[in-house]
Amino acid sequence: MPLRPPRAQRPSVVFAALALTWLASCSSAPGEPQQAPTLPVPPNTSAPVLTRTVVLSGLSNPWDIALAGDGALFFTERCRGLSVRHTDGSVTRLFGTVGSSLVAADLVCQGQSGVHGVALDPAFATNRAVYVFMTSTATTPRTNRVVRLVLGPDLRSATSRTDIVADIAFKNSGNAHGGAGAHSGGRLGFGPDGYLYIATGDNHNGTIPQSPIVLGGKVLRVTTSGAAAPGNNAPAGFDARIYTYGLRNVQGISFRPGSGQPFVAEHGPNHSDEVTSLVAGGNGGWDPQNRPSLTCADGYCGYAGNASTMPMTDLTRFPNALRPSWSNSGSSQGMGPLVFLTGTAWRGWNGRLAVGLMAGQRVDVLTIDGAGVTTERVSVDLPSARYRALTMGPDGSLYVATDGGEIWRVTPGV
Ligand SMILES: [Ca+2]
Repeated sequence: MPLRPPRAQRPSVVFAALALTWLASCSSAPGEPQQAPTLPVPPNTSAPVLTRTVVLSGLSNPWDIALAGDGALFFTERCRGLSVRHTDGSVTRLFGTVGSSLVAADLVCQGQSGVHGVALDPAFATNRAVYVFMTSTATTPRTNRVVRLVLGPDLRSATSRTDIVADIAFKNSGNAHGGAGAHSGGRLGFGPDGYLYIATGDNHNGTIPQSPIVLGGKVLRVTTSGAAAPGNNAPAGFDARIYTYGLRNVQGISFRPGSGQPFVAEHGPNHSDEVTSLVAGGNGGWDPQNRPSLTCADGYCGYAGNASTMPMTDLTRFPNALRPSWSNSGSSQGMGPLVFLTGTAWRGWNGRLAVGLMAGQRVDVLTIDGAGVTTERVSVDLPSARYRALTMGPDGSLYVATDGGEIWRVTPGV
């Protein structure tokens, strides 16, 4: 049954509140650069009518989705691995635990970690290459890594595993802030530039986000062989695979239609989930290590203080840090996936950014202006759920994975 989002009042109310918040945030402290105010765009009144179909159910912690051009739907389950739902509806387990076409004996499922992101090669139609983010025991200490697989012509087998990035930071043991496996990041995405973007997490470690060499709290940008992509612009002394740093736990990445600009979503601690537009060599401004005024358990201050004393974007320490396009400044609601909605069927939402929230149990649609400022937020009329993955399909529908074990197809219409 079609689900009709509220059109008349709710967006306007949210918009007005946001506009006031945003305008208030524009006042600069003495000595700071002044930003020219930009008039917010009018509230969107042409939202699509959505039809939701359950495509798969009974899954075990589905984590990510990728679709081939013919509609074959690839999905990961955190403790099982990679599978594909063929266009005839049958499902093949391709990679992961016993029962998969290709077994990964080194696969770790612990805490938040296991098998996370999946991305299809830009030339998938001809080379059938797939990339998966996973935690592995292949080295000591254990690491997160990105593996490249090649599928058979019928997409029912996987072979030729190559670990293209094998040294992404993993939280190997628990500490005062949580168990092993926390904050691995894990989303993958190919940009329109043909390079693979890899989102990583801070592992509850105070020094990792600003570290020039440890690949956590970063977005990496690599070739399909895992080599540093040209143009990463990492500062001197940094690992050349680093595209941006100073990030917390990046679990969403998408590329703005037209410009190709990458946007990421990060969980905040107990405040400030952030959506940020990335720039090569940029610093997201997250630095949760001890400082003269603050000493924290296990050297991690990520949960100390508030948005002022331990900000997700520390403009005092890093005046040139990337400003977020949107922040849940009051509270973290577990922001994870995000994707730009594309296609005229999305009506007024075409080109806008859908963001999934886990604790918040909803999907929001953000309007981001040309300067990267969010001018409107509306909540989508979908059931309450912990939204784990959002992916656009070749049919123009939005595909959704929930922690409840389902994958949905959400189709826009009038
Ligand atoms: Ca930030």
